[in-house]
Amino acid sequence: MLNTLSGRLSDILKKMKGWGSLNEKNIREGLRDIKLALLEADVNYKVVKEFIDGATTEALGEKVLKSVTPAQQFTKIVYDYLVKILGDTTHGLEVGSGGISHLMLCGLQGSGKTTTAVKLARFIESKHNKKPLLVAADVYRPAAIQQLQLLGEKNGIHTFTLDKEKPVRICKEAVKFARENSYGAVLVDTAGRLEMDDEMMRELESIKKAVRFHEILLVADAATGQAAVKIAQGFDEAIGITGLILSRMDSDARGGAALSMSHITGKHIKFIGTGEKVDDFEQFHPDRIAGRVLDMGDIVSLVEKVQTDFDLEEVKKLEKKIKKASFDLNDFLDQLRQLQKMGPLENLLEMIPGMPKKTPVKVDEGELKQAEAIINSMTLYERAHYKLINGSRRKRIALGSGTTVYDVNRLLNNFDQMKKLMKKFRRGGPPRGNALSSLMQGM
Ligand SMILES: Nc1nc2c(ncn2[C@@H]2O[C@H](COP(=O)(O)OP(=O)(O)OP(=O)(O)O)[C@@H](O)[C@H]2O)c(=O)[nH]1
Ligand SMILES: [Mg+2]
Repeated sequence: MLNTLSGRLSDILKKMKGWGSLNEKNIREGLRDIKLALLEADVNYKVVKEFIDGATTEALGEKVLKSVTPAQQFTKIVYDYLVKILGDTTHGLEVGSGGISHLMLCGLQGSGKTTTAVKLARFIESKHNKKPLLVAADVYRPAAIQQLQLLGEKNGIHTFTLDKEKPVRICKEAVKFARENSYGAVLVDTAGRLEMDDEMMRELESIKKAVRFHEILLVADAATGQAAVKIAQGFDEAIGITGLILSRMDSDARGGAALSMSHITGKHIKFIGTGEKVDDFEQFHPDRIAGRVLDMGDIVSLVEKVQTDFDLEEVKKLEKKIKKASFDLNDFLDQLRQLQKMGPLENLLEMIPGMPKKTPVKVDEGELKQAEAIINSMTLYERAHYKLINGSRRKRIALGSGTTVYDVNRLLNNFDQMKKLMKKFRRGGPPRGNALSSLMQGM
């Protein structure tokens, strides 16, 4: 996410740290580089100007120049301004108090409304504990209804449809259906157009009048940069939106939309889409995003992700095993399975401070699968006593898993290193989130 910008900004800050002392001249130089990086990422010039003007005044103040750690002070200023333009604080979803929550998603064609509707439905189900109902109100594009139905079905979410009816009627009936069938949230997926046109706005307006919505969320494609900001303004003027969802934040192109959006429109970014899969969806936390962009890492998000996706009981058991030094290849296999459940490793690694952004570490999911196959080919006894796996056993395991002895050796070596790492943790007391980080360092 925002890899190019992130790479540029963290390089600039690193360079400044290397200068040792900061003076007016090199602070101005650093800020000029930051300004260029922001403009190149397609951040709106007004936002850039405000950012740079504010940061310059503050950075040239006594606090930085006289500080014992000027580079850190400077980084903190840049971080604070970044958080500010991203919208300051996290703004949660408005779901009303009790009763059924009504939400509508709108946006241009292909911006990601349908995918986002399903992502958001899953979010509401797990975080707000409300049973979601998807509503297919795109009656224009052939196969639009089936697309929503199919995606919903895959995720165990029902889609409300009505044949040969107008969107307003569909929405009214869906709300009734939700009430009669104890749903907790109604999410309307609307039709998109190539451009903002009056007809689309009129239709959205009439849906808006027919249902009392808690949220009218605009889904905008982050990869379109400044265009996305204009679209958000247009929609807000025409129908009044309550918040923004930026899709395609995984694409690096012109990610500056995220940095201008909230500041220019005055609406908060509530979620971001980071991929095509339903799990590629996050609540938007300005402080965490700023931390990630400046490569200060996003430990909070990482720990949170690990907590939701890892079985907490399993983690506790694992910690006990680490303490007792009884962690064996069976446990390792369990950990691999959990990791696979958590989705693309690159997304996780990106949250770790210091991970190179320019040459992203590619963690081969195939390698995880291979490790699983190798361990599966071991006997239970071997898994518990890995040091006893000699040459002939290694050959048998390689054959059984369709790999080579070299692959088996590598896995056992990695595991051995991991055990050593765990020993260190035991002595020094494990850091938080240890299960994941130790595993990754061991891989
Ligand atoms: N990489 C990436 N792709 C996304 C994301 N969100 C949606 N997509 C993809 O974008 C394409 C269009 O998404 P849809 O959800 O169908 O968009 P839509 O706004 O409903 O499109 P229309 O109904 O035709 O207006 C699909 O191929 C999605 O898989 C995202 O966050 N990242
Ligand atoms: Mg759609």
